[in-house]
Amino acid sequence: ANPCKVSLDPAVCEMVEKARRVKVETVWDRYQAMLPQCGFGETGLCCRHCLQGPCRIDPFGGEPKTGICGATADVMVARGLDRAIAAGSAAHSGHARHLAHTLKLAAKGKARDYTVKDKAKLRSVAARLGIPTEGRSIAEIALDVAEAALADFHEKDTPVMWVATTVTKKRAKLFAEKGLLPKGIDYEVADIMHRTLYGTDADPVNLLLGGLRCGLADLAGCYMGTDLSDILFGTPQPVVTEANMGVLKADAVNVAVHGHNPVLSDVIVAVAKEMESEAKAAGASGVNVVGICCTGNEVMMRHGIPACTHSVSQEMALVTGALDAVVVDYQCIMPSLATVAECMGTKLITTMEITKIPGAIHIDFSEETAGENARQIIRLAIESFSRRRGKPVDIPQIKTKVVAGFSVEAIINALAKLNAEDPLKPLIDQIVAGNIRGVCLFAGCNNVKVPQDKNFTAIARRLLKENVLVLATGCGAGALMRHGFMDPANVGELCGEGLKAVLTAIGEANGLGGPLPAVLHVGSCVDNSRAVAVAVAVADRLGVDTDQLPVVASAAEAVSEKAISIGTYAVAIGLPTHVGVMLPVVGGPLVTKVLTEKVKDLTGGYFIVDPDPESAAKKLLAAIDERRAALGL
Ligand code: BF8
Ligand code: SF4
Repeated sequence: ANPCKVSLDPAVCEMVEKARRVKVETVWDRYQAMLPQCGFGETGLCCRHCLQGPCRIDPFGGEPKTGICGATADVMVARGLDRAIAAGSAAHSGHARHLAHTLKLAAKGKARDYTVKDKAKLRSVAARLGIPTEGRSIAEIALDVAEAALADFHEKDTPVMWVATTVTKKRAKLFAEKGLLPKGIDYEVADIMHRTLYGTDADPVNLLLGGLRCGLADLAGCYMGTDLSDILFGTPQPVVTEANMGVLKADAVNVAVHGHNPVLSDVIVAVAKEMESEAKAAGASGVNVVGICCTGNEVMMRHGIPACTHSVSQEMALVTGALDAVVVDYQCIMPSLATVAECMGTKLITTMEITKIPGAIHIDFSEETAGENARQIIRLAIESFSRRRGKPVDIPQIKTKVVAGFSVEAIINALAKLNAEDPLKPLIDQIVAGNIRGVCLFAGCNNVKVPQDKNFTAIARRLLKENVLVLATGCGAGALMRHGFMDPANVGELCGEGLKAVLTAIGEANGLGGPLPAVLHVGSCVDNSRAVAVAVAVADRLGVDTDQLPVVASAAEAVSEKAISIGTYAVAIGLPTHVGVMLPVVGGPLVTKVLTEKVKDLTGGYFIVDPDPESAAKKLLAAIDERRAALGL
């Protein structure tokens, strides 16, 4: 390995070296140039919500103590946090709305590249929503589910169904009583924009309650995203694949799919297979599709497509010089990719109306013409390969084995091999027996402020040794997979005895001849909903609520506003939720206290903000033990 300061991933370090050599500017260079970052912004004490600003409040308690309009520090940080939650919610639900439109077109037979792949999932989602399924065609049910999804965006007679029907009954009741049940997803996002407008909500606690409700609208967006993706593209089942830049092949047409929505990437994967012969005619060994970020997770979970890299190191995938095309949809795509792509001879291809990048080629992707669009994209990649052919590339020879694909359905199937009647019982028995001390969900991004993967790997190592069952999504899953946490061969080294025995028993009962991986990959960031579904199923089976379970979450290297909205719904369903980077709220003492303590009285969950992985792990373990004790375990 080749240690460097910016990342724990040796492949990334190798490419950072190369970037320096070939004078490609990286995210870490720009971060250095940005230092020192503004202390007002860091603490959340900067406001630009009206044209009298910008206003700044002294973080040390000196003057000025309010903005020009009189907004206090707590109001300022609460408004800022609310807007971040609204942005995250808008993004996840925008992704879900896109899928709802796709499902609707598919149901009407207007998008021939899409069908209902998982009819059982369609029926179970319909049943959950109270949509009749008996004696009805798949197209009819699909249309109703798509309409129900679209209806959840606006205010109507019922609350947001993707919250009301996805949390425990007790929690749905609590949310209703406390005014936390979202009325409509878009309604809540708009409500945040309204109440954070100049001269509107000036009560920090009231602002935070609005934020909590909008965070629950984000749960709806995520859950809907997962449901509709599974219906359209299939519910993930365990797959064996690989991760890290070593999955690139010098002699193949290398195409990276980057962004989030399988509406694009799933079709690219299918078309790439059909176009193998075209690639071979151009002198390539084939088309090698690899993933970056969450769309990478989507196609890994469903098709075993290998992951190239994640989040903060996305530029490094291009620095290899081996990528012929990077195809992006939306979210988490660094604008800098255009510059790196130009330097490295990679074609950057944008596809969505809301995500255009100067310097990229734009192909207007639409569901009606998806297959044709995808063929055009692969053809561009083949052209790009022809130009690259025979030239040297620098592919770090580093990759890890990954077993992924742990949807809730897959987890239940695996457990059913131990107890077909009552699949959750073996899991609960092991939690009671202490072989599983608790469960931790790792989610969110890699932040340039943290040496890449450092927090994720340090906390996961510690928790696994303490027999905590670990689930992971998004770039958190990416971090853990690139360090071997999803290779079953490493269970012995990583896990405590109790956990090792459980993973082995489940693995062997499923004919794997060994354990499940130490970390279960449950999917992309919208798939944090799958972790919620597991928690809700276990709580229902035990007759308790989700805030009583020994379940915690950690966004150890969070970046995106989406990570903030996810953290918010994790707290809303009652989870102690760790964030490993500073949140821009610390300038507001009341807000900080509410988020890290007081909210517990309302939802049972709370934020733990701690940049130190060792002490964060201790706090997460303490939270797990507190809950075990309360359950009498
Ligand atoms: O939605 S973990 S960097 S890719 S925001 Fe983005 Fe963060 Fe990755 Fe996925 Ni999620
Ligand atoms: Fe300043 Fe108030 Fe305007 Fe914000 S809303 S910029 S604090 S005057």
